[in-house]
Amino acid sequence: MHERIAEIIKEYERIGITSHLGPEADAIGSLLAVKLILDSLGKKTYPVLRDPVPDSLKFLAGASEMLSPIELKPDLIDVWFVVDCGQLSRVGEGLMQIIQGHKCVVNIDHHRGNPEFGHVNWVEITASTTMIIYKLARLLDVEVTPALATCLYSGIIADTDSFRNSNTDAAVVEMASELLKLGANAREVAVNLYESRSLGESRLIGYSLLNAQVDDGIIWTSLSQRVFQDMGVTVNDTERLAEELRSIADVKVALLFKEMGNGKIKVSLRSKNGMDVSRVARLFGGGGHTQAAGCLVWGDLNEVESKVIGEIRKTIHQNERGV
Ligand SMILES: [Mn+2]
Repeated sequence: MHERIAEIIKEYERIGITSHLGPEADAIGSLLAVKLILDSLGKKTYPVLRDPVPDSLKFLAGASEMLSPIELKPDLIDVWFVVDCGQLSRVGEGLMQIIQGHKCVVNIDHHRGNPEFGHVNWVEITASTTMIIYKLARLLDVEVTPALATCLYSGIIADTDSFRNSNTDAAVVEMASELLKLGANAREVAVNLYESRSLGESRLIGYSLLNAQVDDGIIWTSLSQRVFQDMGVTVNDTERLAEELRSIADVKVALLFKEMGNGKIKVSLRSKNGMDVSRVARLFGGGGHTQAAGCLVWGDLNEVESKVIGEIRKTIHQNERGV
């Protein structure tokens, strides 16, 4: 299977690379790492994302070359690489239509339950997708430059939440260590990922903590369009808000409800003690990992709030009964 990916890379010249909506550091780190690897092999690469690169990730090499789907001529592409997507629909409607009908799709991902939507699939339950991309670089015998190592390391830091999530194991720490030896810039990653919060987002954290409701180990905050307007911030200013809520003592599950303004509510779910919130996210058409998941739900804030919290309560009680 891995050898087939090497053959495909040899065979084709023009390679599209994409990842999921609302891209974070594992998505963008993986995408740009694949780009750097293929660039070094002399391939023509087309990095494309439906959503913009968040400011906090613009420091990664190649981020400024990211295309939006409208800038892309799809018939240019010989093969698509889809990275860090548990399902193909995660790339967004337009790109999904293009990729679905394509003759050659390579799916590289670490999400449990990935349906192997590619013609070739490298799906492995690693802590981050960038861990798989590192193996790909090794397989292809590509030099891992400091820029490439920094992309890969960013994915590890983000998806383990700085070695705090339950996916932190010897393998991921060893790989991080190797990447640091190869020149990954740990401090640059830390500053960009964790110490570059906008003033707007910082104030939003204040608002969220002041207005959070707490009950039975569940903490939640809802952000209406009105709140975003009044505070002069956007939904993009909420990247780490859910983690802030989870960091409070005795919280089992933290939930953030954001009114997106198109009749949809974005729900971010975080758990602390190994409870699987991705199961609840999937009930509402979303997905993710055990401790960090999300979904987009039609409805108004109150309605979505009570539905999701209802399911979370059920899950907590099931866990406590040991079901
Ligand atoms: Mn990931």
